[in-house]
Amino acid sequence: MTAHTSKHGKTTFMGTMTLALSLTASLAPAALTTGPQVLINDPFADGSLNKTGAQYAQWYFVNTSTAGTSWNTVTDNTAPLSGTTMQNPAGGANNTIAVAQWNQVTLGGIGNFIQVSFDLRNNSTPTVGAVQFSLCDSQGTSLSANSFGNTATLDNDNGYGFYKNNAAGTGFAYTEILNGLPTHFSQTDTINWANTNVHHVILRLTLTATGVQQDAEIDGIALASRTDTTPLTYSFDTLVLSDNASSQVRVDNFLVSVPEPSVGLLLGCGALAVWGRKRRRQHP
Ligand SMILES: [Ca+2]
Ligand SMILES: [Ca+2]
Ligand SMILES: [Ca+2]
Repeated sequence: MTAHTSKHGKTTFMGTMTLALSLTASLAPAALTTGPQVLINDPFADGSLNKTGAQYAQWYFVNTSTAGTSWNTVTDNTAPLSGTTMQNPAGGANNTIAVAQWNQVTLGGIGNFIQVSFDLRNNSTPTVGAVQFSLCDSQGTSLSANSFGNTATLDNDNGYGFYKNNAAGTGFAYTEILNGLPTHFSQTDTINWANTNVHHVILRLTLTATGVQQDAEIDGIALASRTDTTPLTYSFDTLVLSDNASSQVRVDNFLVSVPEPSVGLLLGCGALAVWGRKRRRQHP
């Protein structure tokens, strides 16, 4: 495995995780979806796309066109959507990209992972376009305002993502983002979301002995994995989301986190031994 030296001022997840284990002396495989760092937890309960709490996201919008417009908010209580949701209202926002960012984290040890999950629902049956989202390294060019007619901040991003055609029936693709441009790696699934049902999606990126593994889940169904054996990045600070349809997609309940690896994964990097020593010290 490649050694990952953290950049100055950046979080190296491995160190954080070891610290968390030492402090809590508690480790359960069930902790996969909660963990030491929640980077974004945004159900839009503040009624806005602005950051009004520590884990809420500040959403910014980017479009290649100067005529681009922002996504907006709309109430949608189709559970688990609830209250305020973020909507692509179509029109000038059709090709607008929604962006949320956090302090950069780095996958520093085998088994470390970062994942994003959210709920999505089209307000009308989509017939064109695709949902795309990715976890990226901004390469130091973060956003501080909306950007219409200028996509420079995203044009150097590297990362990994998910692509699903709105109207093609089944199938999806994992994406590799290099300098802002996606390459698609087509996969099969049995889920058609050319409808107005709510769908829950998860994308997980895990550092393994062979590279960065992409895993996705739709509506509780785990999809096939894919591994990039020549990783584009180990660091992530940006969520990028787009849907170039006219179906007024609503999204809600964004969770971006770096949970604790499972016990099995920890065995490969020695952290379990550290944990065991702490346990014995505290419970002689
Ligand atoms: Ca908000
Ligand atoms: Ca909500
Ligand atoms: Ca960038």
